[in-house]
Amino acid sequence: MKTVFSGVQPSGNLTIGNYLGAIRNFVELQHDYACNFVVVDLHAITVPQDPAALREQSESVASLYVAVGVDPQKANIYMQSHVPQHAELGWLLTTLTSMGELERMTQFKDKSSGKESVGAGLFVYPSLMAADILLFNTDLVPVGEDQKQHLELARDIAGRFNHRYGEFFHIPEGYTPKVGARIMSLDDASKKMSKSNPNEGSRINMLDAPDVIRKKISRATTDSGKEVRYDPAAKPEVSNLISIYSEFSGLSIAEVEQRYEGQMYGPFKKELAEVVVSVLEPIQQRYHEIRKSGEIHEILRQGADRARETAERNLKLIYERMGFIPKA
Ligand code: AQP
Repeated sequence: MKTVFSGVQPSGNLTIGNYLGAIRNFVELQHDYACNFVVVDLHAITVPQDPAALREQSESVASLYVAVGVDPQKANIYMQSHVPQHAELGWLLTTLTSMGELERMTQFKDKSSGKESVGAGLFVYPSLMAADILLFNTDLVPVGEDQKQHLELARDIAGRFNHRYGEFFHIPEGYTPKVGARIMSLDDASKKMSKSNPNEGSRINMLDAPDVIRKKISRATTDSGKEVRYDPAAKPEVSNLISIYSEFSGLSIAEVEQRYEGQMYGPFKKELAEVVVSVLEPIQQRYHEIRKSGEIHEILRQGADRARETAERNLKLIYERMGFIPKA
């Protein structure tokens, strides 16, 4: 069976960008692949995190995986920090990564721009992400478009390792949905929707109450025109809302345009809010049940135990290839 790896950072409340670009796809993939769906807490600390908030967000992300329909019996759901081989391989692969490669990462440029002090972890984080993927000899990585450059680096590092130490790693492929791979901010369609954006109105969180979703969508930026028409260059904000509508309703972009032909933004936005609420409400209900039951801790323990077994086996082989003396 081929292997899938994907992770989400517990760096805030998950947005519908995280949902459409990544975790919604986990559910389909779990039937055909050996899946590891991880809460990548070691990545979250590449920017400062409040300890209590990190704990809460970590449990929240793991519970959301289950609430959207990931089956813990089929897929390994676990915390990255519970499988220390991630960090170990991260170090090994950092030594195979060049400064130039890391300097070219646009996410590093975005997240560090304008900051007086930037942690070294933020700079080397793509090597840790490569380790996450390669630790399981992953074949397929479901990611949104923003992560494609990091995945490309993981592929390069895998190729470099194979060239230097002999064929070992599979070269992982990305699995990016055609639409929904890049959901933009509600206040500025030139930026992706992001859970760490300080403007709460820029995003819809998966756990936002229905009235909050309605309010955020009604306030979403639109151009001064009237037509509900998909044209990302001329009408980026409206086009982003049409994409969200299409993704949540299952209608094609053309069908959404047709439905609102001759209508103004008001009715379109109102119905968009209802479409989003109708998908998120049952997920939220399941989420609250999972949190109340406390079952997530056992799910995380079992997921980490299974993942650690494979990780230990693979890491031992990697150390050997690199010339380390095996433990007696
Ligand atoms: N706006 C988006 N549209 C589509 N996919 C998205 N993803 C993130 N934002 C969008 C996908 O969600 C997965 C998890 O991402 P992550 O938590 O590892 O970090 P990120 O890509 O940096 O996401 P955020 O929400 O912007 O987090 P912060 O603000 O903490 O940096 C990935 O597969 C990503 O592609």
